[in-house]
Amino acid sequence: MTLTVKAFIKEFKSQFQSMYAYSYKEGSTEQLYNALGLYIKNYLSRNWKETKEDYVENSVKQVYYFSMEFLPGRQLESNAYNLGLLDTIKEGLNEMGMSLEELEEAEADPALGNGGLGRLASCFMDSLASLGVPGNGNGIRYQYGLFKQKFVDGYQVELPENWLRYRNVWETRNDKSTCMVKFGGNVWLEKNHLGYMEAKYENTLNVLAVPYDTPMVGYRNNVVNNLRLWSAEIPVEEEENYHTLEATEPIKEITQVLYPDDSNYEGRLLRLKQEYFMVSAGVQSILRHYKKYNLPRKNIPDKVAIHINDTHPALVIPEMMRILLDEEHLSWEQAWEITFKTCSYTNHTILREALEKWPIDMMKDLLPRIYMIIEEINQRFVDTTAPIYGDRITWQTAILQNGVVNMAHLAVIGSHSINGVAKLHTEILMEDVLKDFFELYPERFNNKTNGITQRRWMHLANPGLTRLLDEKIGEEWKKNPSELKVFKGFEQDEKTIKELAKVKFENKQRLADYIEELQGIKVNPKAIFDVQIKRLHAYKRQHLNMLHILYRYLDIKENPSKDFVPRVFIFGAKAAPSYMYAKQIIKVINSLAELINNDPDVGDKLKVVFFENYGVSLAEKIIPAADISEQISLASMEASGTSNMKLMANGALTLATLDGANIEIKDFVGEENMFIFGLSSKEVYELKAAGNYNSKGIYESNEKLRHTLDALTNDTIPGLNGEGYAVFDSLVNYNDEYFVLKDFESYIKAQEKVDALYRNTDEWTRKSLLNIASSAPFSADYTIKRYADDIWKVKQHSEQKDS
Ligand code: 26V
Repeated sequence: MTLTVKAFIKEFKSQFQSMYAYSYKEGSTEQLYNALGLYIKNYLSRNWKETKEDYVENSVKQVYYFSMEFLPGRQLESNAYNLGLLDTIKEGLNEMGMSLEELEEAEADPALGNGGLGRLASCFMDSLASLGVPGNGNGIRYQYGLFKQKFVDGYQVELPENWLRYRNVWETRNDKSTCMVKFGGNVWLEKNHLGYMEAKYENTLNVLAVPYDTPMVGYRNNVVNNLRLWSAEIPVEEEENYHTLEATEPIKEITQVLYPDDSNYEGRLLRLKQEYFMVSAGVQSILRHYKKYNLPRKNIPDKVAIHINDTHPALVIPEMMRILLDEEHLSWEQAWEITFKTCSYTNHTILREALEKWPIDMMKDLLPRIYMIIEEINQRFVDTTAPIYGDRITWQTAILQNGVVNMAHLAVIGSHSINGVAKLHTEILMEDVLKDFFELYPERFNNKTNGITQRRWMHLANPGLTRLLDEKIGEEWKKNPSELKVFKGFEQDEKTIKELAKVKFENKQRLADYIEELQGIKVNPKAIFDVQIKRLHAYKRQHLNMLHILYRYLDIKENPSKDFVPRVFIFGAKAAPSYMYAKQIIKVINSLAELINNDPDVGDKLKVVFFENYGVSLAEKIIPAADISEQISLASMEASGTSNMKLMANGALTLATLDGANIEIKDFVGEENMFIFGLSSKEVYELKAAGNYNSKGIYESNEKLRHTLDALTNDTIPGLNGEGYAVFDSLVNYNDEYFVLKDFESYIKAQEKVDALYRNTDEWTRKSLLNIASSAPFSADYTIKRYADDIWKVKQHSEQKDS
């Protein structure tokens, strides 16, 4: 069924009219966007329905990806593209005197996540659908997404992100599939008249979980999967008990806001409520859906795989046990076998402060029955482990320790598979963070290096590059990313090199225009665009980047006649609202930018741009224009990184420590086509173990570094109120937790190599070409294929039908 431009125009007009009862010519941009979005949603609804029906009719195994965070980005263009409608729609809109780009800007970018973890979940949703793997997302429909970031005098301020203000055309409220979630109260076990033990509750807080479903559209394959986000409401039959607005608060607040902290575990009761709310509704709805298959309960693991994205949804394990024990009346052994075979877990961080631990008292009060089950899981674990492995390991791996519930331990004990997100990260899990568990269950551990969807991050974000690739190597790479390697054959082709340089230049020009429009800063598109985009955290070391900029600025001031290669440093980063040090780093970078961008001695040689409110939509604008990808975390700290993959695929050269997936980037593209610096993770471990790191000593002995650091505190940078001192202090007087000073010298050297190479445009572009051509292994399609084959044991739908 192909849609003609004429038919589209006719249908669009009538869609608009039916919604607003006047002509589209009178419509506001938001209204036109809404009409177009709903038009596309109607268009795909048949595939959505048929995909669902197909899964049930063929009793296929389905995956449920449980995640507290999703960062889907805008969906208008990507849905139209995956459906094969994009060109028709663009043309039709033009004929009606509109442009898709303009309407698109009216779409809210749902910021239902903090960073890498949430964006990965959304790349995975795209790949699941595009591969035709029966896969569903399960999460929370936060009323307010991650805060909107503004800079006031260079300081971050946070504003609410009311993304649902103008309605969300993609979602469908599904009142037929609500669930009840119970909190608190008293619970006891009682034999019922059939002789089964039954859990009895009194005085619970009952919360209605209402699902909102969003279509996840596969790439030209007629598959539409489901992302189910839950919203908390007062149960209809209890409405009369809630007399005042205030009384409804404890329920409504459950799905009101996303926690904006991705680095510190906060022992907040509300967060635990959110986790259980999502988990309980999700598991109930899965088990209810399973009944449609008319199969025995022991077959659940043959038809259902539940994935636990970080520990946040780990309560899936006791919740599934609860339902199988209390409602299905299975024995503990039967229930455990089913649960364990169904669940799998991914770890996304080794940061100790991010590993979730809940006070036992809090868990007991809020989730009494769940706590009873966790206690029993723990007891049985201890009873089987201690006699074989001894008390020490048993104690170190127990779920209940020192008054807390260790969620990572619960996730590991209750899952048949545990994976890290890059080779090095998985090794660190096995050798350090989860070492004792690796001894107990070596067969459960495996690596699944992250990936990204090329559809959003290349095809749509970088049409110039996509066109060039299509022209040179044909369109096969779009369905089969490994074909990208064919592009390597053009490495020595002068014409292609020039064309590729032109594509990059045009992208940079576009970003330069945007920067000028947004911030009034004029940047030279011929300069090196040096990009660091990620959450602001000390371990990611934006302050190392900042020190290099400061060093360069001082160099320009002191050596005005030196020949500098012009550079534009671009940042995008949010700091958790309570993370003072991260906010101080933002302020220092902003004040430094203000100084540099307005210094007539500097001119084009150096510019610094810090974008406000970094998110998926901004990333789509920045990434295609990047020359340098800054991946400078302290080795061992960054689990994987995914902006590194997006930037590589768009032809940026990576400047990196050997951390996370940077190591795999090096394996694929070769060391000579990137810039590596700094300590290796082995050296970091050794340095930590030696315990003799002395940052002050480095400060005192390295003249260049001292000169740079002193500029943080001697009024070189106007507008600071102690933030320069704070950074100086942490690096010099508090022994520099993330070894910034240790890596400084080698970072500067790597930066000098960047300048030298950039002087040779062809050589630079050749390396850029090799990066693009080597980026295929980071396709999320491959990552998902490996999850599907190794962990979930779920086949692509078409294969399940055949077998
Ligand atoms: C922790 C917490 C703690 C409590 C409050 C809310 C909250 C939200 C998120 C997190 C964990 C963040 C973990 C995370 O985002 N890890 C990142 O995962 C990426 C995808 O695997 C990976 O590329 C990054 O290296 C890793 O930092």
